[in-house]
Amino acid sequence: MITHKKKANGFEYIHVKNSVAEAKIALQGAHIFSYKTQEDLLWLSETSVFEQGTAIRGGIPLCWPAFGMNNPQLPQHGFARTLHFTLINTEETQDDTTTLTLRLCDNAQTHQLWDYSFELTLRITIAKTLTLELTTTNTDTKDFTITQAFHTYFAISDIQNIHIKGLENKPYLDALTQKQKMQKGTISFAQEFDAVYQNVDTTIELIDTDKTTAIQTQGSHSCVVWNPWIDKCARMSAMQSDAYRKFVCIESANAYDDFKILRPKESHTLTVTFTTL
Ligand code: TA6
Repeated sequence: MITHKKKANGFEYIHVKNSVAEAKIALQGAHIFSYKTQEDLLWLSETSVFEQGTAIRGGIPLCWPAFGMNNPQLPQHGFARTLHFTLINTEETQDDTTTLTLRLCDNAQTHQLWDYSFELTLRITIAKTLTLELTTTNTDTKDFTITQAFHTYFAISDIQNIHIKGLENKPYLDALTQKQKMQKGTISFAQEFDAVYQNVDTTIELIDTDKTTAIQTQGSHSCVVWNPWIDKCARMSAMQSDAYRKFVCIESANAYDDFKILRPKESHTLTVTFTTL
């Protein structure tokens, strides 16, 4: 079942429900802000706003055509997450798989920010697993460079109960000190953490007390792991003071050195699949 809904202020989203999963996707930013099978995969801030032009806090924000401040001419994490996407296709196969395709093309507003012609398409497959395929096509007559990420906020029992496997021995940029480091062992949390891993080439596992989530990607060799901890959480918009305890971001990306240059007519797809084990 696919239902088009609006919040009281007119904010549009799509509600999907099939025999195995339920999801909510805002047209703004093609932003998945809820996905659950037995339980919620994604964290959504209780104080997030749903307003035109303001990124939802939680779920899976799309960072595009830049990650972070990789392009200093653009807003942090680019502009896709605050622009309206068009639903261009829906598919319901059997009773356990629903696929939505949403698209953003260049317009006068995007040319003001980033003077290139493009097509950005997100295909979302909602089933026992959740798959996102973000395809950038260069419809311009000149090359352009992008960095991007699925800025996924995972719901967790508590930040001190979890650890992350799959990034051992990978090089990373410590975004807090701007120092290059090497990951020793699995990742656990006892303070603010903001790291951009490179040479990522394997399944990453988020291990919580009662569940493990596998994160598999294609078209990506970088991954960002972030938790704001107490002080940064207190400074951030749409975050309650203890919110840092209830989420971790593991962001499948093409970030920093993993940038992509697209020639005219070329495409690149960043794919991620989440499986709850
Ligand atoms: O991906 C980590 C990060 O770059 C953090 O440094 C923090 O700024 C976070 O993204 C959230 O950024 P936002 O612009 O969504 O508030």
